[in-house]
Amino acid sequence: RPVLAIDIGGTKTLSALVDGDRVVAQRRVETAREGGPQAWLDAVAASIADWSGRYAAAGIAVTGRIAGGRWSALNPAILPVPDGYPLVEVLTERLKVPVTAVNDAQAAAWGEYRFGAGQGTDMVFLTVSTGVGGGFVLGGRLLTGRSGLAGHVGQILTDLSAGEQRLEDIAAGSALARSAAGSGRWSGPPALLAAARGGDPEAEALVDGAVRPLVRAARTLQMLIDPDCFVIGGGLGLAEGFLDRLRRQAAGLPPHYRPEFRAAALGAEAGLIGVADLVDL
Ligand code: BMX
Repeated sequence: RPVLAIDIGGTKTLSALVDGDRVVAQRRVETAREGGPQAWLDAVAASIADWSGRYAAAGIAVTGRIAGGRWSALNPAILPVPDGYPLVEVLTERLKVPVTAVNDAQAAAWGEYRFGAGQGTDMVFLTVSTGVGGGFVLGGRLLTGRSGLAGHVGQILTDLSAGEQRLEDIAAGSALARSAAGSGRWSGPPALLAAARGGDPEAEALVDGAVRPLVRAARTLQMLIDPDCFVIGGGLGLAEGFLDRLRRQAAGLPPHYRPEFRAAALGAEAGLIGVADLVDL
């Protein structure tokens, strides 16, 4: 029987029945930001009510930190998760099957390592999404760390003239949405990216405001752990032209510092497939 996989992000929540590396059915609901965990889980449950009995175990990947089955936000601006929400306990009670929980980017890292663009490598997964998330698979092992923090690249502090900010304050989808709105010229990140592809100088400068700090972070990670590759996912990370910009920005680095960027082969399903596979471990 397939595994029920759920992926709660800052913008959308995906649910799927996953069989190995195959998503056999998928549903999507918006994550109602201010609703809180109960409302988020209610929306999921309603959208998959007809799947009951089709799975014997569940895995849930979430934006935020998981430790001992409890869920907390690191950056409530991405999603305001209350501190220490007993996610595994609540979901086990609701679904009546064993539940495994992990951070969304860690789950996607594992999916890409097992079945996607990072197979057989030491890899860093980076999602450029509502926030910036990350996951490390080194020596065939997914790192979660002492308290679930491992890989939280979006929380790295950048020291820029504007003041110290988290990487994801300047380099994520929500930052580009603010840039687009602030310019008054573009409706959102997709339009801004399209204009940058077309060579509009203002659009290029705004997009590079996200690309540059991401490449700097990747360069730092290359120095620290020297991975074989960086697998890039997320709505913005996988948007047309974004990866090319990362590569172009990195091209000036000396070869041994230069991160190798690859597109997530599993696309938006990396977290679902990864967390489903973690259930079986
Ligand atoms: C934030 C953090 C990470 C998450 C990343 C990407 C919260 C709520 N989330 O850095 O745990 O992996 O965003 O999340 O603190 P996404 O929702 O953008 O996919």
